[in-house]
Amino acid sequence: MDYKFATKAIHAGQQPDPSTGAIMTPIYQTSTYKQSAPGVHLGYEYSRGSNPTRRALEDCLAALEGGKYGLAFASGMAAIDTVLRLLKPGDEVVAGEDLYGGSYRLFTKVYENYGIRFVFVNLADLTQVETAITEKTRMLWVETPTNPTLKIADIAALSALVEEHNIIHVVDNTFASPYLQNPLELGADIVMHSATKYLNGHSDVVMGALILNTPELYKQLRFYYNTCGATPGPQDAFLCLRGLKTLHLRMKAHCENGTLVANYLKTHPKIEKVYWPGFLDHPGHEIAKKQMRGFGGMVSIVLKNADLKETFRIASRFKVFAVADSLGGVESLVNHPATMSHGSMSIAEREKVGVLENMLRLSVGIEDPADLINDLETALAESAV
Ligand code: P1T
Repeated sequence: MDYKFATKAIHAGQQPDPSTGAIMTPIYQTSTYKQSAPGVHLGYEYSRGSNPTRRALEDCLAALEGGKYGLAFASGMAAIDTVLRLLKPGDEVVAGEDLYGGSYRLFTKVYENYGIRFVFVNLADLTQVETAITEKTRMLWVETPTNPTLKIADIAALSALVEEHNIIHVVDNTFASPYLQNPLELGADIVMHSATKYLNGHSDVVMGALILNTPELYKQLRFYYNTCGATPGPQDAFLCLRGLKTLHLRMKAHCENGTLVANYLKTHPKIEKVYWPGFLDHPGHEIAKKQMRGFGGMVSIVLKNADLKETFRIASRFKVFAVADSLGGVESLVNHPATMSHGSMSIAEREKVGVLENMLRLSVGIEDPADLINDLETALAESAV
């Protein structure tokens, strides 16, 4: 039966434990499984390759993204690394120029050493994407909304563009979560998540995920997943499965608080620019409205007339927002992309995409919005308090 999102978030991939009736999927804390004879077993052999708690999570994630197959990884980076293993020396990847600094680092500092070429383009400009495609292009790497400048790429238009070229279209859906956006339905081949963020939602797990529909691609990715072995343990899988049960409620609250915070900041005299796709004048607003069901809780700001010292001073004055890496948890976080999430990019590379030293990225949590606005007001006030 095709259940609605909230029902899938709570039930997909899970049934009461057949041996006890336990409602919650048990944490199958086991590395291996008894076989009645070599090769004769109940579907599980060794936990690197599969584990029942992880399987429940993978099935739930697949259901939420509208995909057939889900794979969980020990981190978002492990999930990206596994996707890149599909490539061979000489292959090329066209990637958005504005993306998580860790993804950029993996592409340029690891995979370029193996003879894979990455061409970074502005994904909002379809002509640039088309021009970058050569007969060697095997993959299109899309992040939308982007980290941290919240640019929007048109997933359906990009799918149509790469379809005729036999290119694997991957979308990092971390910022939107499946509650707001389902790239597979828009023609993408693989959806990638840092499950550390909204999917888990409670800042207590580092995990990644891939979701897809194609049996052949799944077979290949599952081979690397088991062979290379960056799979998560059952405790983390359990926590993520539990976090998913409130994804719809949390995302609704993140979107509401994000709207209030973005609008408050837009007219603040200390703010030069606010990046948030919900604004009518955001260049990707119409596409966001078409492909997303809300604008999310990520808001980036550029401070007016602030140097690095002033930017750090403001960041350190928050009391509810915590200065920290990561995003997507119930608690509000503030990040300085230039030195934190995007610290591995050179100044020229990050400034090209607008990651300036006076930029702060807010992961708006689900605390009372009045407290969040007060916190922003205090931190941005002229005099120290
Ligand atoms: O941290 P990890 O679970 O390995 O996920 C990596 C990752 C991939 N894609 C996006 C869009 C991300 O934002 C991240 C992780 N980002 C942060 C830790 C950060 O502070 O931006």
